[in-house]
Amino acid sequence: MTLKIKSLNQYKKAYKKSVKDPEGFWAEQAATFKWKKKWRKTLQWEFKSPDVKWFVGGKLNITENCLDRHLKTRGDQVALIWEPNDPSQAYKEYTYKELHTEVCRFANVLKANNIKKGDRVCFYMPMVAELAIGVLACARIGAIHSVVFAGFSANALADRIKDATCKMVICSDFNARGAKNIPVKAVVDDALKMRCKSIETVLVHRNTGEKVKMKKGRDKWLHEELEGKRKTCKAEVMDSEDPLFILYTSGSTGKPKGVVHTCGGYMVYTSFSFKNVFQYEDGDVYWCTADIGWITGHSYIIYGPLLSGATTIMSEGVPTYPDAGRFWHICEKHKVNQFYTAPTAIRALMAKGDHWPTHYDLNNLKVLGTVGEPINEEAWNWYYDKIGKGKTPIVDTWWQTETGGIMISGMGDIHPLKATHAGFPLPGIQPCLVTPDGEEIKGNDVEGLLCVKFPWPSMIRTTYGDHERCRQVYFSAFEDMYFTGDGARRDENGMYRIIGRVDDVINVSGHRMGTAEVENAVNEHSNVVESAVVGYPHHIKGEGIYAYVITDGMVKDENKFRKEVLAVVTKEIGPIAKPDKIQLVSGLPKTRSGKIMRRILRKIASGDTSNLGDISTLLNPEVVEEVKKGAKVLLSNE
Ligand code: 7RM
Repeated sequence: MTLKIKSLNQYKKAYKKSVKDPEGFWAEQAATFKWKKKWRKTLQWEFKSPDVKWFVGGKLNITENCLDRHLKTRGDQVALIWEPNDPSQAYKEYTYKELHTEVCRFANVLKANNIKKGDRVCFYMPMVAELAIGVLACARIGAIHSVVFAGFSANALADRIKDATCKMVICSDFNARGAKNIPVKAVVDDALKMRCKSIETVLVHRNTGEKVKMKKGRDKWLHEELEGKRKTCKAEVMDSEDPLFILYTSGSTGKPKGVVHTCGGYMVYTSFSFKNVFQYEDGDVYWCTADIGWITGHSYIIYGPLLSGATTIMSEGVPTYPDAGRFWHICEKHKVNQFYTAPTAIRALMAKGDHWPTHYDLNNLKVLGTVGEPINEEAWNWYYDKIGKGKTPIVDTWWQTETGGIMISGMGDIHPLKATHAGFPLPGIQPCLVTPDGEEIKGNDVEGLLCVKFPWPSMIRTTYGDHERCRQVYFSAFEDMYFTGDGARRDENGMYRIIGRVDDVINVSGHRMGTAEVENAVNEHSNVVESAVVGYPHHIKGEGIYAYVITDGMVKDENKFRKEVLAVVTKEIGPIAKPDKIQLVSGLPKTRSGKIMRRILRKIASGDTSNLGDISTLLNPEVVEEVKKGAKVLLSNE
């Protein structure tokens, strides 16, 4: 059994050991899994290139650890509960045995369609059970999955398919989400018109059953392909360091990059962190509300829970459909013990009134989790009081797509709780704060840039097809450290509080977005000459998107223009990237070398124009007054 920490003392001991002897610590954890061949070296690393390898020479298949390993001991236990968007529709359950069978059948479909070890398979699917099954089916045969959130546009999907040269796309016909019905297959068709030459097959899962166009020779129905497929499938032998999946994430520059995670380390760390952070016990029912299109869904709906033999829920719907009691209804219905969601959902539900949770029995909750963005004190308190009834610990879990698993967090009720503080690093994680010059800031009650100075098993290995970018973005800012892009405080007791991104990445409803990415999209409008996008405080989303736009002077109807910009952004990226505010300006404050002064723009967008610092050295200080005035008008009509 993987180490399960049950007290503060035990945590302290484990943490100490993990720093003194990281290899010994992780070798012990890894030994609790099923390996086809044992590793010969636990860790080999240097951060310069970077080159990090865990469990070197080890052979395994992660799905044998998620599924086969449990068949004897818990074959009839429910592994996965799928809860539909429409509460009047029946939910589905898969025992470990059933899930094993479904994964094998799906894997045999992949094989029959020419998918081999190392091939990339793209998923563009709503939250249906077939998504989880398909992802595991890839892992079964060593294909690399690349899940693209189904809210992204055809353009964004095409970019990701091309970057990873995927051989197959797996999608659904339509996606019922809330009161909407989204034509998923049609988006895939549009994407594939954009020179996605690597795609040989499109597998379509029949979801809503509405009619879709099927291209002969390319498009196939999943249910037809599954007919007569064998219920077993040999698990491919994978090296510890073979890629398991690619997941695209936004950075401060350029297009989203494909973060690559590998089999061995990711397996060990997601399971270890899941068990400890959520204090999962046999028989518990765990629910994470994330979408599998994001890392949280990968690590803490699929892999972490299944590796740990847990019962994991995946839900298709949204928090407010059919009403704001939906989450709590599901918690009551399935007697949820651990519940994991995002601050933006908490704020949205909080805004609907305190009575919603009171209609449901939430007494089974043992741990509440939050992830994705800093949680404000008001939302934390509401979560603690109204959902946890003042007695359920909250784990505020800080981590990233790149870290693969939770890095800084409480573990059930083991640590003291402090609103807005993620808390302490998990065993094996060595965070530190540094100055902009790369000087480590020691001691407590300090603030700085958050880095990690020692490798951990589930860390990013490379960015797909561009290793140099990985080095440059994460390992070049500070010597021998992984730079997170976040700023943080360490309080007088050593607890970490994440302040937020210090780069040009914004966090909108827990979705990571590069300001440059949004700017590029805005600039696609024919009347836009230049734009600058910043985040600004938003009461529900955490951060909203504020776009300053210089036009060519030909815009007659500003409101029509704004609508067109939103349409362009929706087409380029997806609706989640739509600016909340668009301000037309005649110029943008720039330095003499022509760099946009985002600091000033951020401040203005936040409604704070009190102290903009010295603007006299700007190339165009006169523009600041105009920008301030326009922002005041725009922000006053909230
Ligand atoms: C898991 C995930 C990563 C960024 C990260 C932070 C922010 C995530 C927290 C948080 C404060 C938290 N991956 N972030 N968790 N900020 N407290 N508990 O969200 O790659 O999509 O985003 O999200 O800025 O760098 S992610």
